[in-house]
Amino acid sequence: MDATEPPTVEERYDPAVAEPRWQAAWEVAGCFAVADVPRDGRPKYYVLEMFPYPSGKIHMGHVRNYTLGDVVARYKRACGFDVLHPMGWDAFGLPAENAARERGIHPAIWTRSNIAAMRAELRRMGLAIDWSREFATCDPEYYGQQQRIFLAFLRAGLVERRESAVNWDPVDNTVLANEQVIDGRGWRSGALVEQRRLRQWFMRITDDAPELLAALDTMARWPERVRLMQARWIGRSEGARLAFDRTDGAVPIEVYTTRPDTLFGMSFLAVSPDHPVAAEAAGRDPAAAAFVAECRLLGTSEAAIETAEKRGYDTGLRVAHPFLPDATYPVWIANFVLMDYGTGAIFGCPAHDQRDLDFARAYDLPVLPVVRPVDGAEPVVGDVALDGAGVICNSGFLDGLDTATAKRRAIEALAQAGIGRAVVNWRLRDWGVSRQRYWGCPIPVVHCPSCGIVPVPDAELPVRLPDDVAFDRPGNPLDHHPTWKHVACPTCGGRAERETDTCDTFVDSSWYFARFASPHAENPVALDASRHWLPVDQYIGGIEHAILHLLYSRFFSRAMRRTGLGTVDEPFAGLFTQGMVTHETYRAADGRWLYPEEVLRDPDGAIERGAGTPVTVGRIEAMSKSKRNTVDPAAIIARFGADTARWFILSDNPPERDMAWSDDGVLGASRFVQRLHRLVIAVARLPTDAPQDAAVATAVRRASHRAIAAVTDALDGFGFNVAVARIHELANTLQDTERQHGAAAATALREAAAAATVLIAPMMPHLAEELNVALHGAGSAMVVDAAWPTYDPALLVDDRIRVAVQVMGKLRASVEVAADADEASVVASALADPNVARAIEGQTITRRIYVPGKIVNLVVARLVVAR
Ligand code: ANZ
Ligand code: ZN
Repeated sequence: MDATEPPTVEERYDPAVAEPRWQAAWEVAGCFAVADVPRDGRPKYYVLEMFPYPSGKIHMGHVRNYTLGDVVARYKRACGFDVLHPMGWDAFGLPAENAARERGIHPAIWTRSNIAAMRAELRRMGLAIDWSREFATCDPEYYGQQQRIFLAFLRAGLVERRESAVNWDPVDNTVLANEQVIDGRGWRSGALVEQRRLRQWFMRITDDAPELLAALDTMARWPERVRLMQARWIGRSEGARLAFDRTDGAVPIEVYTTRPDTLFGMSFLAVSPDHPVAAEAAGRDPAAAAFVAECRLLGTSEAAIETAEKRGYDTGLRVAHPFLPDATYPVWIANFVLMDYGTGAIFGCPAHDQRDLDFARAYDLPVLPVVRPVDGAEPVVGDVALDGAGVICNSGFLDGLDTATAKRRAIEALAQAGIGRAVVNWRLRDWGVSRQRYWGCPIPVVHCPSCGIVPVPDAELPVRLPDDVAFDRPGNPLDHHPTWKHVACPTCGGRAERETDTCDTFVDSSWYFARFASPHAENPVALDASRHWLPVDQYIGGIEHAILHLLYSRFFSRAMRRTGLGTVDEPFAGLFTQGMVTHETYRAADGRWLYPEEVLRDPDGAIERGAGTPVTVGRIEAMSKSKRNTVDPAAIIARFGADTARWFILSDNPPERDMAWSDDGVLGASRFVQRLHRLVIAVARLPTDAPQDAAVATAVRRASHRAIAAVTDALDGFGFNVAVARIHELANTLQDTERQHGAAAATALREAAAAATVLIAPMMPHLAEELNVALHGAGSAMVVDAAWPTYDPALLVDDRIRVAVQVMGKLRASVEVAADADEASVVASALADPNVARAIEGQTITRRIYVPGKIVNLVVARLVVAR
């Protein structure tokens, strides 16, 4: 058989053969390779999905993420853009070290082999990626450039080393960020976190807080939800600082409050367990010391503090009220007061703050309402604080004022008395980047006993990780290494030590998108490449990175621009956050979680395969290893092909929502692939010499242009499920037409099939190529290079409309007429309808009412026969 001949109808489309063949063809043709700098007149488009951590296998979340990005990349390319769509690996981090400790595999080897496996899986998806740009963050070429950035930031004062209280994970032997402490425990180890003071490296992100907040308003193509989450994280609040005099005459205690209007409702003052006043109390009172020690165990994460029971210790000290000459209040140490927010001390007003109320109820402290709610109701406080606005009462000179005015008035009075002032406070903290870990980017400085902190000279970068490390004891292997850290000071030549901390992996992911513009450059980023490609036009990833990763990247971009290493402030012009992939959960009678493939499911229930015992079908939940409700993408792709997986993922739900993975869904997608294939082959085979039916041809052209318009719209707005539905509709129309009219519609069907081929290409790129060969013969230009089809707007306007026909107000029929038909011809069509004719039989029409384009109403009367 001639290779150029289209396959026979009986032949099923075999993705396992076709897909790798097209992947190779695209690769050989270099379809997705782009240059660092503009090479032709095409406008640029940079689409990026959050790069994966090389855990070893891709999961369905990856498949969804990369499918979404790939549709955008291929679609934009078809629309005439020069598209940068790269891929890399977020390759440093703890799991590699855990593998080393648990299984004796070197982190580098573990990571590299995971990357190889995952790369093969991703390639099998048929992604339109410029693989020549691939890198891993553990490549010395990459982390060496990161060290350059670190030193530039250090010179610019954007990085500094200082002592701070840290969350210490005693099992993983590392510092944890506040958000890595969950319910007082390390997020990976689950160990109770301790508080320690350590010298740490910090990125001074708080200096940028105002700008990072203000710029959120300009980010029109970011989800509102993410902008809100970032704004909340940055957390600007307006309030006052004021000093409370101690009755013992010692240094006054300063507090931060956002509610100076409630000062008269005060019933205690509370300081953080880390506050100097707490230390002072602990110094003379062993019970206070014990309480402080106990608090340390809880950790300082907000989540931990939020959920923990409110506890305190009365120091016996007292403070005076700023406006009430005789009133004094107890000073407590309280576990819910954070040291690193505001001043680390608060005045408690239980009636109007929930935490203060919980605390007051626990320790029997007074609760005095001072704000009457706006509805005028008497302020009564049970277990719920009245934290809304209202009118001040029980508050001397503030009485009768609304809360906003009272805040201003209280601050004025404090300022006049010289004990307080208005301040703006930020929730955002500086970013601690030190990790006591091996598998990370070494911080490129040397500690010299005489010169202090000395940057590693440029010529000596990268500071490489040593390969020969031992994981036989806890702690940082870089610290234990016999030789690595011992160096001569670059400045004085004396004996010195390398910094053994490595960077938080969030540093690695804060600039990788910029590196993709010029992945082989001698600088972190070639500036002309950065000017050309950045910002990323469309970034796609999970909502779980809505705060830290995106905020750190925004900070990094600014800092790189300021230090001359970058060109943009905002790295991501457009952001899309996709939903999760979910699946039913299954449990055996003995409580074991079962994988979907271990279960035989029918509509009424499920049994365990093999055993035949009943299985409880649980809720649909995000796929997770712990609940075993995962489906392995590699197995799906091996069985059905990448296009089927892609098509199902796109079809199920709007991409921002969660999608439920189901066998039926995959089977449906697979059947559609085969159906489309059969249809296009049938169309390709229609003889072309038969006379063409003009009316049918017009109907087909209308259907296809309508589909082009709708799919274009849908792809522009991330409405991928809508695009899928429109393509289904078009396929149905073409199939019906092919069956009913065959050769008489051949020309129009071919045209429409060719358009459909381009329309499906972003979503099912392999099938599109195969259909293209069926239509145009082997050796014809590939669909991947085809321009996106345009539509004729005239064909979108319907020239036939349906008009309802009522007889005496009762619907009898609907008739199809020309859109511009006049009343007489519409009525004529109505009368010609058999149902209408029957309804008026033996009667005479006395009135006809026509609402143009909508309805004809006929009023009839019984025929009176003249005598
Ligand atoms: C008195 C008061 C009365 C407060 C009232 C609230 C309601 P934001 O908006 O997040 O800035 N606060 C201040 N520093 C704190 C710390 N280090 N740890 C825990 N809580 C602290 O919140 C500011 C409010 O949180 C402040 O206003 C203070 O309580 C508390 F009816 O002061 B308020
Ligand atoms: Zn020195």
